[in-house]
Amino acid sequence: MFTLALCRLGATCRPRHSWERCQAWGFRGFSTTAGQGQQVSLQEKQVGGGLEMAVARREAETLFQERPEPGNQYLEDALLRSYLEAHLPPKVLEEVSQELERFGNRLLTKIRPLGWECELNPPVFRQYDAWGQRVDRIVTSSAWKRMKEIAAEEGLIAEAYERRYSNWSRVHQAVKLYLFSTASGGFNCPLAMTDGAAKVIESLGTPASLKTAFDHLTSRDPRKFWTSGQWMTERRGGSDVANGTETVARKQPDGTYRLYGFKWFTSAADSDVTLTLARIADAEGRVKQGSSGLSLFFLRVRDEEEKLNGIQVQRLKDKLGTRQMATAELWLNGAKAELISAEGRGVASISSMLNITRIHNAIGAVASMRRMISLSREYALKRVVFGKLLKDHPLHMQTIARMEVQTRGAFLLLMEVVRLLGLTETNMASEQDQLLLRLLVPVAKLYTAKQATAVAVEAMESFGGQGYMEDTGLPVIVRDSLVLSIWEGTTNVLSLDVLRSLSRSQGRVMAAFLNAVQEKLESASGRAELQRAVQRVRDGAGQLGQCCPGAAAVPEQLAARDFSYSLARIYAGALLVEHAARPGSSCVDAAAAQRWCRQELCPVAAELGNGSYGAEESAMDSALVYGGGGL
Ligand code: UCC
Repeated sequence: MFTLALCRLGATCRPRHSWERCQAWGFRGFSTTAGQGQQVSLQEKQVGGGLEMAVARREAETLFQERPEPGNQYLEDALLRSYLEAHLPPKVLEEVSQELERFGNRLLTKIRPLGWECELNPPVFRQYDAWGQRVDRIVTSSAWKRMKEIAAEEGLIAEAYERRYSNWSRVHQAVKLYLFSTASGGFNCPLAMTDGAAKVIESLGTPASLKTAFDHLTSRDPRKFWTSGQWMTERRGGSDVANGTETVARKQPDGTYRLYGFKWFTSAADSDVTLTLARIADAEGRVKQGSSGLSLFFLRVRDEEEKLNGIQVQRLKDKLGTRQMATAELWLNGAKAELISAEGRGVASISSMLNITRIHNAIGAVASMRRMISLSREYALKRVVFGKLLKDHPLHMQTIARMEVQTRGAFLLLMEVVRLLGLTETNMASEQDQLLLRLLVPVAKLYTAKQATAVAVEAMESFGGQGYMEDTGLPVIVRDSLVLSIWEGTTNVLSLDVLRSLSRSQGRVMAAFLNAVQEKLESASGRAELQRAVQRVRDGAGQLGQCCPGAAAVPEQLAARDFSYSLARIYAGALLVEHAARPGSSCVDAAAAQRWCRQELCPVAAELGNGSYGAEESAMDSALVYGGGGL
C-alpha cells in the first residue's frame, strides 16, 4: 500500500502500477526520515547546510519520507499472542500459532497487495450490453474474486463450523478474520454476512432444503464457496425494519414464494445467495404490518447460467467508504425464494445473523485500530521532527499509548464475546455465559465502532499531512471505519437492543454481568499494583447496579447509550485486570489496566446524578437542537 503511495508521488510512476513494480522501483532523494537505528546526527548532516543546493540539484527527484512497514501482523501483536497463550489449551495453541504465523506471512506478501488492488479497482455496474440488452452486471475486479478464493482456502468461514478445536474454533476463526480484515480489500463484509447466513441455517437445524447452501457457505473449496448477502434495508428505513419493510411474498403452487419489493441497501450485491425479509400475502393479497408480519426467506441471487433471479439492479451506491465492495439498490420482481422461518418470525430468526455480523463488525473495528497503531508506531521509529525521531517526543508517545489502551480494552472485549459464542455453540455455556453473550454482542459492537473511528482519526493525525493523503492508504482505513457505527445497527439502536436484552431476562442479564465482573476481579486479589484498578471497576459496577435496582429494572430509554457505554467500560476494565493478573503478565498489561480504569467507568451514574434523564432535560435537548422559542 505504501509502496504504491510513494510510487504515485514519483514523476514516472502511473497510478495503475502493480504492487510488484512499485516494490522494485528505487527511490533516491531527500529524506526527512531516519531509518530504524539511524543516528539523528547523520540525518542532520544530510539536511543541514546546503539544503537549497541539495533541493535545487535534485529538481527532478522526489521529496520523500520512509514508509512505515509493519511486518507479520501475528508475530507483532503482543496482546493477541498473550491472549491465546492465556486461554488456549497447549495443543491447540501450538497448532493455531503455527497456522497464524503462516497466515501472517501470506497476508504480508500476497493478500495485502491484493486488498489494495481491490481499493484501486472498485466494482462497476453495466446495465446494458453493447447491443442494448439489459444485463445488470456488477463487474468486480480479479483481485476481489481472488479474495473469495483465499477466504475459502483459509477456511475463514469453515473454521467456525468444522469445530476442529471444539469451543476454541470460534476464537481461531475470529483471530484469522481480525488479521485478515484490513488486508481484505473490503472482503470482510461479505464474509460477515456469509457467516451470519450459515449460522441461521445451522440454528434452524440445517433443513434438507438448505443443506447444499450450508455446504457451499462453509466450504474450503474455492470453486464451491458461496457468499451471502443480508437484504434488510428498504426505502422507508434500515433501523425500524418492522415498519420499513414493504416487500411482499406470494406463495406459488410448488410451495416456493415470489418476492416483490425494493431493497435500498444490499451490501456485497455480487453474493451468490441472500437472506431477506418479506410479508407473506394472503389469498386476497393482504399482508400483516409490523414485526409479526415479517418472515425470513432464502434465495439464490443468480441461476447456474448467471441470470439474475427475478432481480433488477437499479444502481450501485456512491458511498463514503467500503468502495471496494458493491452495494446496490435492487428491485425484486418475482425473485424465487424459500421461506425458512415460521411465518411472522422473520426478525427473531434473522437476529442470529445480526448477532454474528455484529461480532464481525467488532472484529473489523479492533482490526482497524490495531492496524492504524501499528503504522503510527512504525512511522514514529523513522520520522524525524524538531531534530529527533517522533518516538522520542513524549507527547507523541502519550498520544499513541492512549490509543493502545483503548485498543487493548476493545480487543479483550471482542475476544470475550467470541469465547462465549464458542461455548454456546458447543453446548458448553452456562446460563450466565448465554445471558452475557446476548448482552455483550450489542455492547461490543456499538462501543468498538465508536472507538475505531476515534482511534483511526487520531492515528491519521500522527502522520501529519501524509495521513491525509489518499494514496498512503490511511484515509481508506479511516473512511472504512466510519461505517462501523452505522451498519448492523446504529449506536442508539444497539443501545436500545441492550435494554431489550435486559427487559426480556427479568434482571438475570444484569445479575450475570455483575457476577462475571466480580469473578474477573477476584483473579487479581493478590496483585497489589492492580488494586486501584480493581477498586475503580468495583465502584463502577456498584454504581451501575444502583442504576437498575430490583430484579426486573431496566433503565429508561434516555439513559440507554450512557448505560451501554458503562457496561463496555466496566467489563473491559475487568478483562484488562484479569489479563494483567494472569501468571507471566507484563508491566505493560498492568499499565493498560490501570490507565483504562482511570477514565469514567460508569458515565450513566454520573449523568443520572446530573438529572440528565428527566423530562425537563429532555425538553431542553429539543430546545438546544431547535432553539428555545420554537417548541
Ligand atoms: O447493514 C446491513 C448489511 C451491511 C453489511 C455489514 C456487514 C458487517 C461487516 C462487518 C465487517 C467489518 S443489513 C442491515 C442491518 N440492520 C440492522 O441491523 C437492523 C437494526 N435494527 C434493529 O436491530 C432493531 O432492533 C430490530 C430490527 C431488531 C427491531 O425489530 P422489531 O421487530 O421491532 O423488534 P422486537 O419486536 O423487539 O423483536 C422481534 C424478535 C423478539 O423475539 P421474541 O418475539 O421471541 O421475543 C426479539 O427478542 O426478535 C428478537 N430480537 C433479538 N433476539 C431482536 N433483536 C435481537 C437480537 N439482537 N438478538 C436476539
